[in-house]
Amino acid sequence: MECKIVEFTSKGDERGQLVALEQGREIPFPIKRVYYIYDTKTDVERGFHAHKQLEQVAVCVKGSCKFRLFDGIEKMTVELSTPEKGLHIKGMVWREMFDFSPDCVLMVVASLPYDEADYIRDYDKFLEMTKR
Ligand code: T46
Repeated sequence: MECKIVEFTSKGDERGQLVALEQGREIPFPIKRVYYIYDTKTDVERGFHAHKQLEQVAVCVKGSCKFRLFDGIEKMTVELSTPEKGLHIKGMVWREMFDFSPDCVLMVVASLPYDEADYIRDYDKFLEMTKR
């Protein structure tokens, strides 16, 4: 699966912590969009789609949440619980996000502007498209 955890360097000093994300360094694609998900209600699950072209790095800048990932072959569950790690999601991967802590702020850096046509929201269609 073309998804992996990436570690960031925190520039900590006596004042606290700072993480910088730069295109070409921590973010391996041209940055076209940033969005964040917060105030997620208890027991809510989100996602339930794949993307045709989009590449993303997701970072839990506060709190925690989990991702279920499936590329048509391999399944993986990942917990994000620190601003010092991100999840790089690449390729056609079905994603579901769950177990959001009440304080969770999930920031996502994306390679393309928002485009509903890039989404595959139908699971059967996703299975069909990933069949090899
Ligand atoms: C993803 C996971 C991790 C916009 O108008 N612009 C945007 O950039 C985004 C991301 C969403 N929207 C609209 C579309 C929907 O009306 O915001 C609403 C909620 O989006 P959605 O239901 O797709 O949210 P999630 O949490 O299910 O999925 C999001 C991203 O859409 C998706 O690309 O990989 O987070």
